[in-house]
Amino acid sequence: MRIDVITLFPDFIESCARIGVVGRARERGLLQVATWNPRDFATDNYRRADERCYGGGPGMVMMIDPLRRALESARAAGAAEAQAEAKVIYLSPQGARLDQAKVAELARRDRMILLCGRYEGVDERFLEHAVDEEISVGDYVLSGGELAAAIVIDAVGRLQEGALNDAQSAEQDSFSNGLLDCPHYTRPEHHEWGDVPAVLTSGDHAAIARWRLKQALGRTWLRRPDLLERADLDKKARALLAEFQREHEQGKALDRGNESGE
Ligand code: 4G1
Repeated sequence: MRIDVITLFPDFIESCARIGVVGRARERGLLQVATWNPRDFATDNYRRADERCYGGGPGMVMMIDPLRRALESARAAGAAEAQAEAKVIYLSPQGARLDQAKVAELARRDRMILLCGRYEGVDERFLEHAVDEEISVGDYVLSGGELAAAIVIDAVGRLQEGALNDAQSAEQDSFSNGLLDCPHYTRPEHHEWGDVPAVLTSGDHAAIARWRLKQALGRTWLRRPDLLERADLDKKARALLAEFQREHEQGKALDRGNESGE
């Protein structure tokens, strides 16, 4: 996959795309990331890519023409390698929220062009004419779209065939089944702050898999019930969740007993 990023801060994107799983995917030739700075496509002496807002008020807006030329260059650079025309995605708080299903969809494309806003954002006419879709990473204020683009690159890059080793494989990701992760433990087995659950050192792989799924279900139920509503659980999963819920209720009853007893 090839990802072109239009950004006023190319160094940020490039340093994100150099590290970890994504960096390795690039070294293996599974992923290409290139950046395009609209300032390099400005025509005035100050290399202006932003201007004051019509209608007044504080803040600047990214101008159409430097963006348009940056986009044309990005398109042309990728055109040789790719089959299909790249979709242009604007990272924006007005977009649909990114989730793992969307990440999986994006990961199947062979290229995409990401646009990062700064200041008050991008001239609306550019969005109407040149942008195919808008994606948001969440409901909060950011000072630019670069962090959002880095999230897309990370989430999509690690799904490229061959990017993950067996231990990290995407099927191992709890989220690939729509659930939160189970708890994880490492050495030492016994510690002042607690012991590792005995099942994990039992060597009984079936029991371990069962425990992990039960924990993932239980934690999702406790912390993200909204996710559980969308996950379609099979009979075995529903039984494990019921078991977790029963034990959770018993645990609460015990706590109440302890409180009144002490
Ligand atoms: C109004 C958040 C404005 C922000 C309402 C998630 C946020 C890009 C994202 C803003 C941005 C809310 C994102 C806001 C983002 C122009 C430049 C837009 C930065 C900008 C909730 C500033 N996912 N924000 N405006 O943050 O780009 O992708």
